[in-house]
Amino acid sequence: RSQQGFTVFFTGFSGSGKSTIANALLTKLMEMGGRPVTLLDGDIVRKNLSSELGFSKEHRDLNIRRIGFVASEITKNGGIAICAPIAPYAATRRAVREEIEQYGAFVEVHVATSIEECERRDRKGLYRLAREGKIKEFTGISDPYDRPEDPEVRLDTENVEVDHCAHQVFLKLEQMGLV
Ligand code: GGZ
Repeated sequence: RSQQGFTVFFTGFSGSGKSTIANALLTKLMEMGGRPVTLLDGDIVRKNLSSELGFSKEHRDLNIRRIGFVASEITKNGGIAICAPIAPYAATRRAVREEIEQYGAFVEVHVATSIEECERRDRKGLYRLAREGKIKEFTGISDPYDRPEDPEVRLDTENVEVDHCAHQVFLKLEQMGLV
């Protein structure tokens, strides 16, 4: 069995289901044992590692580069990093990929829930606030999101259950010889 470290990098809109699927994958990988698994979830990183940052392009890029650095250290040491930020900019995702691929595999997972569906669900009420102009620079409403062109996995959460989405990522990891 392969003992190479790797990073699973989820990207998608707020409310797309990144955290839920990332947590399901985390559970699956932890049950396997063997390598340590670390989840770097968007809101947890924002609270603990990037608390001074806002949502300008510069701050988002800095946030993603920090996540990328931590993930690259974990990957270098043979661990598994699961990241789940929005990561709206393709160039920044690419830079993180290149940093991590020096040490192990980088598996980009696009959680492809449409902006219409995220806004319809509006689990945290943030889309309504964004529409009202009470949150500025909101991804998909008043701020850009570069759709990943060639991710390792693209997930359709509108037609597929969470556990099955996590399973699809797991199958890709098997296919790539990582688990
Ligand atoms: C996007 C925002 C914004 C703006 C606050 N735009 O659903 P959430 O609440 O928990 O996930 C979103 C989170 C996004 O932080 P990330 O670190 O993942 O973003 S990035 O990768 O772009 O750095 C949302 C909340 O923060 N939030 N304001 N303006 N999301």
